[in-house]
Amino acid sequence: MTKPDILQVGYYPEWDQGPLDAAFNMHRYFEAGDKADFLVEIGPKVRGIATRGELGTDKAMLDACPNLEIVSVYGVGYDAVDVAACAARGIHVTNTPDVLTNDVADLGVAMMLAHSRGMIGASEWVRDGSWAEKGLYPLQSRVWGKKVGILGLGRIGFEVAKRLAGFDLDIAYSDVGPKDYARDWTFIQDPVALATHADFLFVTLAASAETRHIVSRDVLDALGPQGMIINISRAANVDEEALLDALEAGTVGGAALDVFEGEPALNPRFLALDNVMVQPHHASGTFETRKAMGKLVHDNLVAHFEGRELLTKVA
Ligand code: 8YV
Repeated sequence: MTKPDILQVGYYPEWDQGPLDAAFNMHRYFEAGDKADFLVEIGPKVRGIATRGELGTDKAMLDACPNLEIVSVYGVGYDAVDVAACAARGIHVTNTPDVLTNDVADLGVAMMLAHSRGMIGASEWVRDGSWAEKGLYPLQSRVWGKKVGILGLGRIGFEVAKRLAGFDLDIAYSDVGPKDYARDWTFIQDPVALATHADFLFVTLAASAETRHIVSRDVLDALGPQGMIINISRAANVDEEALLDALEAGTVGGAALDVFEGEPALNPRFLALDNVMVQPHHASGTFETRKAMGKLVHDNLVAHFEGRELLTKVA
């Protein structure tokens, strides 16, 4: 049987690349010098696209592939794929839910703890000799016993809440409606009211046109100068200009961010701020989880081309 042709949008580790290369003719878009020429050349034979959550697909790619049948996304978020356009053309879309939930929640909670307790600065304090020279590290803010607001109590938000219950945090959440699996936690639907209530505001919403800038200037004002925002979802869920203004003015106390508009480039204003912890969009970045994600990308493609049911279908 001839191997189906797949357009590969971004890099995968070797343990994923090997099985993909064995099953398919992988065409590495990210290595192509002239992307437009590359699409003209291979687009007509492409039957599948393998991409990553943050890379998605663009219109030029979809238009260049008239025989496309499936887009397999390495990531739970598929906001960078035009799912409606794919569905209209009968193109399937798959993602990698569940396997990354716990790691993403772990990183979010770790960022909250590390940033609240100033651990990155404290490590530097030891390394640069300040401890010996200047003495005690400046006092930091307590975590346990405070109030957390979770914006989006889906799979990841739920795991964040479960972890934080162990820190005796008072937990409130916002979602389209109260969840029956969250009876111990307070439902506060309005994001401004949630932020008013919270010392820590977690953003764990799947991004869509409806959630764009849901963390608005008003939400940030409500969070206030003692408040911290933790974003482990997508940058588009937060009005980044408003966040930068608030962090610079001190009207929001701090931010721990794994995602940025235009990443991996980020607004240099972030780097001038010491009330921000920045991470390189690696909440799912453990060997174990990334291997499970890569396997799902591969297995969904194989299932499709063998005419079997897709494992984790979005559309
Ligand atoms: C990325 C993600 O796909 O799951 C998501 O939605 O954004 C991530 O897991 C990951 O960084 C791989 O590129």
